[in-house]
Amino acid sequence: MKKEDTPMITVQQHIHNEQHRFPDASGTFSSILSGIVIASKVIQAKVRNAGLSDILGSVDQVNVQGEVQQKLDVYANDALVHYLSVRESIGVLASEENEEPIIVHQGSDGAKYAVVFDPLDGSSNIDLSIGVGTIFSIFRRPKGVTLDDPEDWVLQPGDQQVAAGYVLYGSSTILVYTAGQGVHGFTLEPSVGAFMLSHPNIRIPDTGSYYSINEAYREIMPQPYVDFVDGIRAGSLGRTYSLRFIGSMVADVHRTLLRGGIFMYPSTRDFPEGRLRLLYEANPIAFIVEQAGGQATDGHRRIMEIEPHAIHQRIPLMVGGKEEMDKLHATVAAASSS
Ligand code: P6P
Repeated sequence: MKKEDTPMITVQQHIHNEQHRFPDASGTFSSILSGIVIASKVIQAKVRNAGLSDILGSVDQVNVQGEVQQKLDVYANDALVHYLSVRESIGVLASEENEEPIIVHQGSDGAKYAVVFDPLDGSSNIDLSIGVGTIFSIFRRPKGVTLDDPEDWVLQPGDQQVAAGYVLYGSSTILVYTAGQGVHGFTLEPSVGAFMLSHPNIRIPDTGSYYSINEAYREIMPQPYVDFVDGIRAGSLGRTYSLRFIGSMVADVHRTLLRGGIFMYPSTRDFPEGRLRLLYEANPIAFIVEQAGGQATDGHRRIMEIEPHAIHQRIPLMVGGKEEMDKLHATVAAASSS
């Protein structure tokens, strides 16, 4: 059978194949991920024609982050809450857009999972037709925890994630996820309305040719990161690099995952704890990047080892291929020991 005649695998078929990795969950994993798949199709339909419908701009409200909520932020959040809340297996939802966790299926014994998400990362780019993304992370309820303590369902280190991923609404719409057995990408085929396997077993190259950081913060970030960037530009890794920084982390990370290199958002004077969120940005991205053979740290520690203390906790985030990340860590360590 010619390649183009090979029947494509949909994400539902792929998830079903993964199902056996969840021994205590008959169909649960499929049900949760299918909720995210449906929500992402609804979101992408709005993103695709945002310029034509009254969906651009802000709702004149400020979210828990103190950021002006874009209409599409609210729409995306509502879609994810709606399609996930109908899954009996989910007990708790936590979103960038909601200060407190959302309890669903109060009292249902079947509720064993929590889903944490950033419904629309990069939303400041929405009006500019620049790629934005949905990021999600799935946890099992810790033993002995009930719905009386919804935060305890999600305040878990990233190593406890059972699955994680993102949807990039870019020149095409691609869902990338891991359930701990490699990283797989599915591109939405609009004529069919299905996510089809397009990037099986993604591996991040050990070396790349892009570095990604907002260099406007050069004067207000820790010196080792400035030294690392200056070194890269001076050829410290033996090759020429290009700077790419889109301002939508999902898009910048997706390029890093496929092409290699490094994405960095270190702490700055304005964001001493880092700008990005540990639970629903750094952890899911870290799971994906590590499963693809890369590294994800705060410059010192693996992101997925960090014990969270608050749902909206911020963290510095560095992700990339082995060579760039090893060089960064050596630069940071040398500065610490001098
Ligand atoms: P800055 C988008 O708002 C976001 O959270 C990430 O997607 C992106 O990498 C970062 O902020 C950009 O932040 O400070 O460079 O505008």
